[in-house]
Amino acid sequence: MNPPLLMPEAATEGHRCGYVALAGAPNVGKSTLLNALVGQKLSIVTRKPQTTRHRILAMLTEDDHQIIFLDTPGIVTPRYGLHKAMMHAASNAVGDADLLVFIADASRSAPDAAGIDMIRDRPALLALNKMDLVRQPDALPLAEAWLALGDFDEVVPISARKKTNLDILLKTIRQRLPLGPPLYPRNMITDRPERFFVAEIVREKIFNLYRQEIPYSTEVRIVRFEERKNEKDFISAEIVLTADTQKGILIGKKGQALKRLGTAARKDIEAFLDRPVYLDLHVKVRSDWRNRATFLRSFGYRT
Ligand SMILES: Nc1nc2c(ncn2[C@@H]2O[C@H](COP(=O)(O)OP(=O)(O)OP(=O)(O)O)[C@@H](O)[C@H]2O)c(=O)[nH]1
Ligand SMILES: [Mg+2]
Repeated sequence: MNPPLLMPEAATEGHRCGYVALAGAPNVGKSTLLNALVGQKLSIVTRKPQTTRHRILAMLTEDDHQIIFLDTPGIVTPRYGLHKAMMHAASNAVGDADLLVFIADASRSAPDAAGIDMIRDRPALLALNKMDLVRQPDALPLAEAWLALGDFDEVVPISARKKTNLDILLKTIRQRLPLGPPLYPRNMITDRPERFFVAEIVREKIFNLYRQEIPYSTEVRIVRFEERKNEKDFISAEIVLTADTQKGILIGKKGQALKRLGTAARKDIEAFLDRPVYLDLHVKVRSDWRNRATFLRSFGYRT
């Protein structure tokens, strides 16, 4: 006999499920928190602001609940079509969420209120992150300043990096999820395909290895991803820049810089996919890709 298509009601009774958006200013630790909460590095993390450009879904499934986290780009004033697409991704995620976790940097002296308007009239928690950098009493005035700005249900001091108080944050989130059956299969951890994460890993290495405008002028596209029998997977990625001068910097003397980028990216891609790969990198210049709808759409942005 075929198994029933729907789970019997009894199995879903008391089960909670909902979308939880992680939002806030750039560089406050949204992606670090997402990775720590789901126990796997899905979203790229760098020391530089504006790292995340897309909305990324990650599911945390337990017996009695499923939390669907949405990582979002940090809120910026748009200067390019790219920024507009990033803010579109952030506001869409916030709009779709059952609960918002607004993340703030506890080591800042005053609130960076960018994006606070997003939480108006929405159920929201404040996660005061990077508590490992400050003494608890020193963070109190900042917490109060945040509470004066936004109508948060709770303030939870955490350190995403040290994984401190994440159990309390999870419990606080769980209590606020709507009742309902799981929306995604129990073993699913993200809605993005492998090639998305592979491109993101290359972008992360570019953020780490190059300075000034290079990371912000770069997009990475996977042009070929071939699983081969008895041979390493073949991955060909195109790195798109906005100027010829950047091409020289990215490639470096005798190709040294590009080689270093390729090695660093390949190592992390292999760790992520858990298999060896051959990574082939190409560099292209498309002067105005950040403002061209056709390019942005080809990179997966909604314009
Ligand atoms: N000390 C400390 N550093 C942290 C913590 N959480 C994140 N960071 C660091 O803060 C920097 C930014 O972290 P991300 O997770 O990329 O921040 P984000 O909010 O996703 O940034 P965007 O995607 O650019 O908006 C990185 O260098 C992290 O290692 C924390 O709890 N403590
Ligand atoms: Mg991020």
